[in-house]
Amino acid sequence: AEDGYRLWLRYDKVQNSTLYNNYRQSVKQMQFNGSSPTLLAAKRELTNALQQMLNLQPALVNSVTSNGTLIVGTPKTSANVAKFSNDIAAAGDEGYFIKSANINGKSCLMIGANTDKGILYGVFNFLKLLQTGQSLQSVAINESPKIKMRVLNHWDNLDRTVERGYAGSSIWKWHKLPGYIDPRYIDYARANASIGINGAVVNNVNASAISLTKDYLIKASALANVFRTYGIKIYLTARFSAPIEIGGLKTADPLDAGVRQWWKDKADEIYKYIPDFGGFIVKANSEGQPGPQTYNRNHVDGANMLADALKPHNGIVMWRAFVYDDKVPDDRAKQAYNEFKPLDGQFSDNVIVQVKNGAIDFQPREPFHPLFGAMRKTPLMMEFQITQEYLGFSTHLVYLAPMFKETLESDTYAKGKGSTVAKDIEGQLDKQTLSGMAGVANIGSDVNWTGHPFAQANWYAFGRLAWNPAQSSEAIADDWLRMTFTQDNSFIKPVKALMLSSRETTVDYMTPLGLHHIMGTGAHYGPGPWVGNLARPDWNPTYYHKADSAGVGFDRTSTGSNAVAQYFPPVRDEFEHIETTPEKYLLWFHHVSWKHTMPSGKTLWQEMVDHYYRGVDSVRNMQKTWSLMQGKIDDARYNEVKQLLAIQEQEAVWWRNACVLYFQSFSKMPIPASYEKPD
Ligand code: GCW
Repeated sequence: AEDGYRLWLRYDKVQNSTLYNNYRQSVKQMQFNGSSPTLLAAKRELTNALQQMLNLQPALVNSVTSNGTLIVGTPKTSANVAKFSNDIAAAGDEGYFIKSANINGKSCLMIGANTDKGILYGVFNFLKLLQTGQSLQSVAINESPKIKMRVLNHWDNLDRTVERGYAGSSIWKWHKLPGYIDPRYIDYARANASIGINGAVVNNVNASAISLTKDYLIKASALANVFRTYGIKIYLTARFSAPIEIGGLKTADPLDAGVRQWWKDKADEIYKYIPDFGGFIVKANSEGQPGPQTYNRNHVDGANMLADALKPHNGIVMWRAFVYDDKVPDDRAKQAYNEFKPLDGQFSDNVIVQVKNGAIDFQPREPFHPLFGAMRKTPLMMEFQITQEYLGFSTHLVYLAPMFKETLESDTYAKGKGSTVAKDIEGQLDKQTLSGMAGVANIGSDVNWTGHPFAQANWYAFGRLAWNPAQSSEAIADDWLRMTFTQDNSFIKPVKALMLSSRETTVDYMTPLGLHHIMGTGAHYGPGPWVGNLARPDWNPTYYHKADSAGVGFDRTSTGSNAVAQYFPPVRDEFEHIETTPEKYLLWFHHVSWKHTMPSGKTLWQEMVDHYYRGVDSVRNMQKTWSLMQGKIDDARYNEVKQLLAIQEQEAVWWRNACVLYFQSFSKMPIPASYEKPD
């Protein structure tokens, strides 16, 4: 199990002897000046890794005297780097370049950046070249992030429980802070820096106001001190009612002068402890959380009040758009758009609105949220969920990059063809100055951090996509597998294929054809399409699938809730009609007859049954593939994944049987006799 702790930063000895020798020739000496904590951390990472991978301790030199000198620096720390002015300019605040170059007639390698943080990122990516077996001959890499705020959201409570966390308790040991710095904090920061994550909200969006009290700010500042070295800013959830709960005020009305002053003072206090504090995230008027609407104010009133308090310190407010209310008698999928769209243009310039990828809630598949592309005067931040709340917790192997990419590549048509969600959150659609991507973390204190060894890939992929949404799921999986397991292609190839199809497999056995929110209520684990015993209709699975004797699915077209009208016309028109709706979203937008003929020629019923059966078959194929991997990696992780896949197989069968038999009670149509019997 210990094998999982090192994540993708294993730095195992390079096995290929040609590469091993070439690499050693390329880094015989090192010119690496500078003494900031960040540069020292980068240097430490580099020297440790070279020692482990190449059994090498390059001599530190001040001038380039031989071939094979690795030069690392910023224009401030290295005259050699300063000469590469174009590369430096292209690097911006966080980017870097890695190049082979001729310096003083010697062939050298350069890692250059404008900033210390750029160097840190450059070093991690230089090491990635070695970890993934790339050639260092004529390397020429220029990288800079497409998105500015690349943030993990920890739904961690102060008592160390983690909401929707499946990898053990919270890694933040609040009771031992600020005195005890768990080495895990440093490894956490290293892992994040290695993939470009530059922010962390350390407490749950369902927040306790206690996290804003002096004692906890001092604890948080100890974490911030660890993070800072690795280029990570700390953020906190601001509970909207904190002025009442910890401030002793009678109200939290955002237009009340006393309340406004309280937040200003609180912000000033926070920055005394944490000078580079990132800012607040807020979940307001959602699922019972307090917010401005409690006082008949709106999201702008609330967000701008906090923005004013943070503004003198350059802090940011991330205001969540995940709102819905069972008192609003409309389709839940419409509520965020209805509440936020009219407010477009009114938010302060240090507010960014954080929108989940889809309009319901992190389902195995959702069409993109209609707010993307629609808020043209407001920067929007993507919220993905890395923890697998609706995708089998840390028990099922589901590689999420294809799911993230599906949203990022969706075309909103906000400014005509090519107005993708990725462009919107990169701030490219309307030249926004703020941009961001948040991922709800899947990290806990399990030895391997994420519970399932393959769930590490989702943390990794989130960081890579936040840096650059254009990277392919395949390339990311390839890098991750090589760094995490082995360079052996007889492992990489089949396991990569298994990863890439795993999300579709999960959709097949959980929610095919646009079905959604049919999981067990409350825990959100396992199937539960039947009527739940719930107070709120908008939590009830039957609200979402609407199965009856005629058919199944949620009519969100103009004859139904008309949620389709929230999309731009080409998208709206596509979703309005059964014929043009992509099959994968069919039942999201339409109530469809069980007997409807699908493009395949099968009835909807038959198609649905096939998806559920295919999902189970695919898990069995994953098991077969995995069993061939024995001996190619360490036994511990091999056996762990094998056992987890066996659970996944049982649970895929559970999902299939429950859903097929439940829906059959409406369709009254047969399951082909040749199929394995559901029981
Ligand atoms: O996905 C749902 C979860 C809640 C969560 C909420 C949110 C933090 O079931 O546990 O609360 O979303 O995103 O606010």
